[in-house]
Amino acid sequence: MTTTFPDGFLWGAATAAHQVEGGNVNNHYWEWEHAPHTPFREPSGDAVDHYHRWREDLDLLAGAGCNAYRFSLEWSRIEPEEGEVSRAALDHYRRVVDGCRERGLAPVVTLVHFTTPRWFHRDGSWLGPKAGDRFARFAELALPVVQDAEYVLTLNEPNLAACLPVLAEMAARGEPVNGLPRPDQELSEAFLAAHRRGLDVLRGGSPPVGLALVGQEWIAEDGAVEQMAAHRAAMEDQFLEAAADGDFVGMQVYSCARIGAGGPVAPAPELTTLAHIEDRPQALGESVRRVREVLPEMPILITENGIATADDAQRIAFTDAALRGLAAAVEDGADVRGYLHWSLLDNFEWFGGYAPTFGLIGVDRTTFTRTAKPSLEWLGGVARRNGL
Ligand code: IFM
Repeated sequence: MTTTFPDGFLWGAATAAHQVEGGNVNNHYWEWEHAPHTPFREPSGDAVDHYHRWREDLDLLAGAGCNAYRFSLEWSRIEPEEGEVSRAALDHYRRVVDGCRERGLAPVVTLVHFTTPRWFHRDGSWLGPKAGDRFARFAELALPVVQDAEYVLTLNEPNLAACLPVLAEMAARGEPVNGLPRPDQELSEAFLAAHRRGLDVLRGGSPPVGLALVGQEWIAEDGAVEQMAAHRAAMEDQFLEAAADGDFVGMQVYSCARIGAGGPVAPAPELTTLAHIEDRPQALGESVRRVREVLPEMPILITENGIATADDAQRIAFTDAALRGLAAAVEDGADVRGYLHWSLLDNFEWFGGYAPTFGLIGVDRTTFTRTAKPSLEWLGGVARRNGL
């Protein structure tokens, strides 16, 4: 089996604005983190101050031998109130795009990675009647920033974000969460409508545009094949079919979904990572094979893959196994253009706060001192060889 990747393959790591920048006080997550009875373990606060220290972070990534960096724009900085545009914030992100190019890193830019301005959220969020127009306007604002990116993603994991209201209802009923539930259908459709609006704006001469989706390896437990297929259709297929309108699809794969007759089945406790999901590196190759079944001609970019662990040797072993599965899928014909590890830095892992560590670089959250882990050097070596 070959462990080399196609010429021009992108190798790098990913972040998202709210998880690394710090001080994103004007988005709806900040408000939620500080709400009474918040489900967050801790607030995002200064995160890892990437907003000011991005040059040092890109130096580390490029210095290791990688050639790509994925990051997201923070809409609430760019449009703090509806129609009020911060040129300084746009200039900041434009400098990051240029800073990537100066270091030989292909910029991969996500327009919205979960967080939205408070004014957008207050007025109905993605279900509000103006959501599509507002997102299209934001995409227009972003055009001068993203025009020199390598790839642009409209939305991050709408198929996971559409599960959040369902998870909240389950929590209110005291039901256990064994895995991702089926997403809310109205919200799924709203996200996909917004994606299409973004695509219309961005497609005019800008880089390839796509959608970033959570992909999983789908496992039917105890013969529950039909239940698994129905769950997969809601969580994955309808989103993949919508992604067919784009130029490529971004896949973010961490684990498997085990579906039994009663819905998701929890993984064995000894297999769960710090992010409470199953340690399942082969999910990457399996997910890519499934994408190819649904969208045979679609170029695929792995926009996230990684593991939350305090043991960096486990991170290397996981990534090595995941990449072997990916290489096998490529050898069998999958058109995969690159691999972006999640994450460049230990960062704010949403409800889990700073405890689940996914980073190739550790950060002291008092001094913000960065310490590259062996996994960064390891991934850089893979990048330099373009293979394992
Ligand atoms: O941290 C998240 C990211 O924001 C979206 N994809 C999954 C990651 C790990 O849970």
